[in-house]
Amino acid sequence: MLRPFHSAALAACLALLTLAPALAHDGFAVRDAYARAASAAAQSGAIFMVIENHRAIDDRLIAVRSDVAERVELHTHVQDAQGVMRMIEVEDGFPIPAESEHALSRGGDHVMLLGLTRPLTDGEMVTLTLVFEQSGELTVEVPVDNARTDAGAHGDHGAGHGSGHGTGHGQGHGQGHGAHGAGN
Ligand SMILES: [Cu+2]
Repeated sequence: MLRPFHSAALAACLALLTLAPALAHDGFAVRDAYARAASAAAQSGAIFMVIENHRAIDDRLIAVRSDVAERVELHTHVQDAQGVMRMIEVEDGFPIPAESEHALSRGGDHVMLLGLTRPLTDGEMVTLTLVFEQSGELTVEVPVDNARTDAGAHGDHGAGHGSGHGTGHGQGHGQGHGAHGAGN
């Protein structure tokens, strides 16, 4: 999961989501993505987004890579026997059934950044490569927004969703693997 990797950054960001077909790859699209840390001095951070699977097959997010942290893990929250919410790594990743979506959100599933290599400063972009079990890789740029809450994401929902559907379908069914990197 932690192999060295040089990602090809897509020139896309959340602000451009509504007109960024490059975000769709192999039938996957990402919307409402943002990264945050608990404080400027934090050694770890988290990333949230909604991942859309426009393919006709079930898939699974099995890993995420980024140079912004020494380790990137897929986490979720579970309640322990004492009723305390704890984060645990999800080794098998997050299933994303055909023609559906999976939300990574506060208090639930998330991408965990452990050992930040630089502070998460508002407005900066973090490059992530999402690795899907069936569909290959998708590189996205995620804005840092430490003040954002999931509730605040609703404003973008309509536009982002509409765009994601259109581009996701067009690319997903026509192209197989190997298309990633073409968006440089
Ligand atoms: Cu976590």
